Amino acid sequence: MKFMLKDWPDMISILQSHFNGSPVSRTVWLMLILGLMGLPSICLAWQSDRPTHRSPLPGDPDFEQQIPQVFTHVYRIGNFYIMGTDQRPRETDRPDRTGEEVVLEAVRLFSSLLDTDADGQVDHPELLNTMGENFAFAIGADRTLRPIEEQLDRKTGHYIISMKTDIWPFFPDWDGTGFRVKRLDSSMWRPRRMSALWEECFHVYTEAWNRHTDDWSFGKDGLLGRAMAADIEAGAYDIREQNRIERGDYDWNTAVNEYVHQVWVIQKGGQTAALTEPQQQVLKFMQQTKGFAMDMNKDYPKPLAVRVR
Ligand SMILES: [Ca+2]
Repeated sequence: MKFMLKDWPDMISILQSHFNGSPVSRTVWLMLILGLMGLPSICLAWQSDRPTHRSPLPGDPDFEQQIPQVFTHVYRIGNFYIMGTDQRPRETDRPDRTGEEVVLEAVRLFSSLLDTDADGQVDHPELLNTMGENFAFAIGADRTLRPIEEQLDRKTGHYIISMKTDIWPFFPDWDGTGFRVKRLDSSMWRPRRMSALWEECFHVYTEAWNRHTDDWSFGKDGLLGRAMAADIEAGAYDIREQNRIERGDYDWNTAVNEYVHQVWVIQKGGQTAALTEPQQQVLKFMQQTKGFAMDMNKDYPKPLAVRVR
């Protein structure tokens, strides 16, 4: 015998007549039946894989309409969009890693940056709004993303920051620890086997702070820029090598942003003794920025994001 949802009232009257019309209310019967069917646990298991709760923060329907079909996995946190293709990551730990896995980890990393106390609420909706108005995040192969980045920027005014999964490392188990560093003396330095996804998510986040408050300047006059300049002046830090490799295109603001990220990674890895005096100032600046995330969590558990596609 197959019962549909609409048949439940009938089931209740059948059961009530079976028990000689006992005064138990329909609600109690319904609860009993649902409990017996184990529906609550089925529902929970169903939604545990993907963040599907509705976010109270509004999206950006105009931007959403412009997202190309090549992005098969799209999520949003408020008006900030995370878009990924089905392309498998190539520099990774296992051949069966999927594009969707990269997207879901990006969603968790961004969520942990935006909800530092993990209470399921965005800490600074205004910061998120700035992030969503100015940026979007794309995941996929370099050759696929390149034309789309420019096209979306032109059409929507959103600068696209990307995770290039065919050329950059994706190590989903990376948790920001387990490395040693003697000194931070080059823009080229990264911990070995670091996942590039962390860095790209972090860059979007600091770029949002950069537009959110004047203190977060990457220019030569800001605290962060002056710290990097002092290190370079003292011969303690080098950006020339990277500038040579990028044929002179390694601009100052990008360099400062990467320098800030390196300092952040070193504190995350518990290696702050390796930092120079100017780098310590950068660390202190981040720690003193009220609400700034000094941690990221690849296992962030709350449904902060909404699945769009
Ligand atoms: Ca929060």
